[in-house]
Amino acid sequence: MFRAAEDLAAAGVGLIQYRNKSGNARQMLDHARELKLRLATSVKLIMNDRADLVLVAEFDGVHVGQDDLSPEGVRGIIGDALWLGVSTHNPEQVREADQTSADYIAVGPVFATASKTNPDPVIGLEGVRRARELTRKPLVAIGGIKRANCRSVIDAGADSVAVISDLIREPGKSAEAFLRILG
Ligand code: 3NM
Repeated sequence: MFRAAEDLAAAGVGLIQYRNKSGNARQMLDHARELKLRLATSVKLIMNDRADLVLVAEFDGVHVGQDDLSPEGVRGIIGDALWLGVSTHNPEQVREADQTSADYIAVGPVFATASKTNPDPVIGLEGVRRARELTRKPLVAIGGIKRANCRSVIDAGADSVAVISDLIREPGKSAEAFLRILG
């Protein structure tokens, strides 16, 4: 994981989220501190779910889903300076997130994904277009996004893409390709 993160940062990825759905808090903090030590300051580090760990690991922001602490609950913990991201899966959730102090809104899954347990229904490019109509906040698209389809997601109105599986095998090489395609 550390080597992959270093390769992603070296390739020019702007933001890396640490996401660990099975580890305990102690392990997550150990990983987060190691990531912080290894990665250049040029890459923003986002902690998934855990507003407590973002502070102690000195990450740049926290990302929450619909079943985590509310955006305003998180904001009360992290203050105004850190970034807050919120996951949404339908127009109603986008509308709601737009009313919060979230710094960016994630929408998905755009395409079918095998990286998430119990994913919400696929929203397709139409879901990205609809979300774009509902918010002026930065929109991050996620779910099944590959080098081969990422351009279409940006063309549908997303500001950026979040990717797991199409980066895993060769992180540096894949990230460079994504950035070239989206450049
Ligand atoms: N969240 P991949 S989809 C973590 O819809 C995550 O909110 C999603 O992985 C959402 O790029 C997803 O391998 C998995 O499809 C993204």
